[in-house]
Amino acid sequence: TFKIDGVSYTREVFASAPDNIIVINLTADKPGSINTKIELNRIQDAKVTAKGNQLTLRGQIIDKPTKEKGDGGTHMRFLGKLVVLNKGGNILTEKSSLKVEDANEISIIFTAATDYNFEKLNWDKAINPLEICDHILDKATAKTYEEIKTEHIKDHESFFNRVDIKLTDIQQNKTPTDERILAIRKGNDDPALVALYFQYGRYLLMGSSRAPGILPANLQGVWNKDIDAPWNADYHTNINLQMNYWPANVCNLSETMEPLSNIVDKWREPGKVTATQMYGCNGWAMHHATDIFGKTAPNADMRWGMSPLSGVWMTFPLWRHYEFTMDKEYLEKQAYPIMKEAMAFVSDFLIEKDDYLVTNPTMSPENSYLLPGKKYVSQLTYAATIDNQTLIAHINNCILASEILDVDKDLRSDWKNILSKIPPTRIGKDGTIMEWIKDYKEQEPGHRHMSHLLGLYPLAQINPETPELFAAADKTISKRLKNGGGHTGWSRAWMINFFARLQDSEKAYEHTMALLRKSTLTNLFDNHPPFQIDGNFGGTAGIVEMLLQSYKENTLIILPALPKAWPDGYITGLKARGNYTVDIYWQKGELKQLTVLATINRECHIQYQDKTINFEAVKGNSYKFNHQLELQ
Ligand code: FUC
Repeated sequence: TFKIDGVSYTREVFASAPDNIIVINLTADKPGSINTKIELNRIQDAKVTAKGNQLTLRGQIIDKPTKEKGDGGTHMRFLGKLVVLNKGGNILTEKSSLKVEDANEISIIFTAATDYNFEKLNWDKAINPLEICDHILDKATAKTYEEIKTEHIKDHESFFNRVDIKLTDIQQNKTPTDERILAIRKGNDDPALVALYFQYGRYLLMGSSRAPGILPANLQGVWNKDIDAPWNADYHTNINLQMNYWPANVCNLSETMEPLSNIVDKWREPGKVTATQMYGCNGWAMHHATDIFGKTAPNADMRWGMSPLSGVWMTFPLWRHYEFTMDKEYLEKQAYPIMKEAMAFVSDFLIEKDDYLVTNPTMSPENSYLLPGKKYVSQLTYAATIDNQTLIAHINNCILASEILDVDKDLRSDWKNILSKIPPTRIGKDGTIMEWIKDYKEQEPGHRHMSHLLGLYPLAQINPETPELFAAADKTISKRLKNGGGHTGWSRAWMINFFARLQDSEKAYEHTMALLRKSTLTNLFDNHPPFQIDGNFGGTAGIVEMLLQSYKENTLIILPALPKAWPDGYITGLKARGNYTVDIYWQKGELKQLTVLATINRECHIQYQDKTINFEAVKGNSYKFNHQLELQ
C-alpha cells in the first residue's frame, strides 16, 4: 500500500495454483484514480501484440549459430498472455501496450505456456501454447477477483497450514525480513527468523513442485530470471536435485514429490539407452546432471560428469516417499520398477576387484586426489566411497521392497550376494572417513561436496550404533570445515543435517545461523552464490532434522539436536517414516508434550534422550506423551 496526493493505493499480487495464473490487482480509495500503462516484454526471441484488453507475447527459442552446429535453428515455442479487467474508466489499446485511464480498480490476469511435451521429454509442434493460455484465461476471467483470491488462499492454506513452528517465546518480529537478515549478519540471534526461513522453504517447495503434470523444482526452483541461467537452471543429480526434495515428506508436503517421481520415471527411457550404448549394461543409468529433455549420458567432461550411479541415487527420494507414506501402490507401480531397473544396471556395471564388486570408472563428485609420487591430480577412480554407500543402501532398499511386494525372489538372492561384496566404508590414517578406496590425499580438503558422508545423511549407515564411523564422520566434517568447507549455500545446509544426525545441537545451530548469515540473500533465497534454491530446501530439512528424526526402523527420535538458543517452542504436523504425524512441544530445553498420530497398525519406538519406549500403534489413534514419555 502507498499514498500519493491523498489517495491510498493497494496492490495485491499472487500466483494461484488452482487457476494457473499470476494476478495483479490494483485498487484505490478514491474512484477513478487508477491510471497506468501495461506492457509485456522479453529481451529476445519474442514479439508482443495488443488487442482489446489483452496483450500477447509470442516467442520461439532461437539457438545462436555455432561453428560446430552451424545454424542453431528454432526450438521451443512459448507464449504469455494477459487480460485486464477494469471497474470504471477505460482501457486504450496501443501498439504493444495497454493504457488504463481513470479506473476504480483493475485486475491483470497473466498466464503462460510452451509447446513442451512432458510425455516426449521434448517440444512438440502439435501443442499450441495459445490454446492453452486461452483456455486458462477463459476459465479465470469468468470468476471475480474475490473468487480467484479466495480459492487461492484456500488451496495454499490446505498445504501450508499442516505444519506450524515456533522457536521462541519472543513475539513475532514486525521488522521487515531484509532488515532482520542484515541484523543477524551483524551477529544478532533471531529464532523467529529461523522459523520463518523454515516455513519459507516449505512455501518454496509448494510453489515450485506441486501441481500434477509439472516439472520438479530445478536449481532455481521456478524463479529463474535469466535467459542464460546459472547451470542452465537444470537438474544436477550429484546432490542438488536430491537436496531439493529432502524436506518434501517430513514437512508434510508429500504431494510435491509427484513431479519428481514422474520425471525420474521418464529419465529411465533415455537412461536405458545410456546404459546399453555407453556401458553395454542392462537397466538404466544417468550421470551428474540432466535436464527436461532427458540427457543421461555424461553431461560435461570427466572432471564433473563421471558419476554413473546418479540414477541409483535418484531412486532414494522415491523409496523414502514410500517409507513416509507407506503407499504400497506407489511402491509397486512407480518406485519399485525404477529401483529394480537401476539395480539391473548395477548388477551388470560392477566389476570384480580384490574380492569386491566395484564401480569403475567413477569419481567422488567433483573432488580430486593426489596420487602418491605424482604431481598431477586424478579424479577417475574405482569404488569411490559414495558409490559403496549408495550401493549398500540401494541393494537393501530393493531387497526390502521386493519382500514387501512379495516379488522377484530369485533376483533377491542375487542382490544379497552382490551386497555381500560391496566394499565397506573405511577410516583413513588421520581418523576421517576415506573418500576413495585408497587413503589418498585430497586435492581440495575443504571441498564443498561431502559425498563420502552420504552414509551419515541422508542415508543412515553411519549412526550412533556404528561408533567408530560416527566419530570418524565428525572428524571428516571438522577437517572439511577447517579447510574452508561449507562455503556454498547447499554445502552449508548439508552441514546442518550432518550435525543434527551427529546429535550435536550447538554445531547444528551454528551452521543454521551461518547459512542465514553467509549464504542467504535479503529475500531469504539461498545464495550459492549466485541464487540457487537447494540451500533453502536443505536448510529447511536440517531444521526439522534437529527436532525429529526417523531414519531408524520404526523409531521416532524426538528433539535429537535441540539447541540452547531455542529453549521454548513447538513444531506440529511433521511427518515421520511410517506415516506418523508428530507434534512436539518443548519448554526450558526439555520435551513437554508429544503427540503421535498413527495411520497404520505398527510397532512404534519413541526415543528421547536416553529413554526409549515401545508400543503398538493402532491405525487412526493419536497418542499423547508427557515429558517422561508416559502415555497420557
Ligand atoms: C554441482 C556443485 C556446484 C553447483 C552445481 C549446480 O555441480 O558442485 O557447486 O551447485 O552443481
